[in-house]
Amino acid sequence: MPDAYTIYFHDDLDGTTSSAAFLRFFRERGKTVKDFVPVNYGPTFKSDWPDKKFSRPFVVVDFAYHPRAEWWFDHHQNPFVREEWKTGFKNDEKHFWDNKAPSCCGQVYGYLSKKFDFKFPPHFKELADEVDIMDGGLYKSIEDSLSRETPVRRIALSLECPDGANADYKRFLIQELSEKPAGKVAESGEVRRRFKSAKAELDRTCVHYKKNLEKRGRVAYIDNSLAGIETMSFANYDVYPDALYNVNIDKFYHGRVAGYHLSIGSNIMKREEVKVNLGDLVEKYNGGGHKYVAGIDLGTREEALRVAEYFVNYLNKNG
Ligand SMILES: [Mn+2]
Repeated sequence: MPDAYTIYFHDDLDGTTSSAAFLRFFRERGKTVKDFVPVNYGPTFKSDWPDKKFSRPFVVVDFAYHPRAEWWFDHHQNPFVREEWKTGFKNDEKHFWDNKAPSCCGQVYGYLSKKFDFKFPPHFKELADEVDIMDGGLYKSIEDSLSRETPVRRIALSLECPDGANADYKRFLIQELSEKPAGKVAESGEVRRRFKSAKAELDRTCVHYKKNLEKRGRVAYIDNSLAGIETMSFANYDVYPDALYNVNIDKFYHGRVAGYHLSIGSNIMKREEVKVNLGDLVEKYNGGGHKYVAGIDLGTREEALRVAEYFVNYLNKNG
C-alpha cells in the first residue's frame, strides 16, 4: 500500500481523538491509514524531531510541525522546532496552525467539515465539544473539572492507568471512535477495566493533594516526585480555589531513564486575571504549552526543584 498514510499523533486524548477524526475522513474518501504512531515531547524531542524517520506519506496531529508532513494540524503555542520553519510557514489546505483552538480534535473537526464540506456522523460533534472542554480547560467549575462521568471523560481517564499508555490501546480507541459514539466505546471492557484502575489512582491523588499541597502566595505548589503520584492540575484548585497558578513536579520514565516533569498551570475560574503566556515563559527551558498551561521536562530532581522555585517566585511577582 504505497499511498497508505501513517498518522503521528500527540500521545494523549486530544491526539487520539484527532486521529479518529482523520481516520473517518480518509476512509470515506477512499484513502487508507496503515498505522497510528503516538509521539511525545521529551528531553531529546527538539534535537530528534527534525531528522526523525517517518513512514511516508504521513500526517501529524496535535503535535509539532514537520515540513515533510503531507497533512499537519496543531493548536500548540510554539509548534516550530526551527526558526526557518516558523518564518516559512503559511496555513494552506493541508497544513493548519490555530493556536486559539481549544483542542486539535475540535480544530480538525471544524476544519474538515467546513473546508471539505465533510459530513461527520453526529457523534463526532459531541466528541469534539468534550475534547475542547478537556484540552482547552473550558470547564464550568472546578467541580466539573474533576468529574469523570461523561463517556469521553471516562475514556480520557482510562488513558491514565499504566496499561492505558500503550500504543495498541490508542489504536483500538482510534478505530472505535471513528465508528461509534463515545458512549458505546466507553462501555467496552477495554475501557471499563482501565477506567476502574485509573479512578482508584485518581482518588488516591486527591487525598495526596489535600495533605501535601502548599500555598505559596498566589501559587499552589506540590512536589509529587517522591510519592510516585502524577500531577493532577485541577486538584490544586479543589484544595485552594483562590490560587491563581499551580506549579507541580512529578517523576516519569522514558524507557529506563527517569525524568522530572514540571507542570505550570492556571486556575480555570480566574483566567481573566492571568497576565502572562505560560507557553512562552517555558520556552527558554525547552518547554511547551499554551497560554494557560505549560510543561517542562528536566533531567534531575534538583534541577526540577530549582526551576519550580524560579517559577513560583516569578509568577508571584509578574503573573
Ligand atoms: Mn492538544
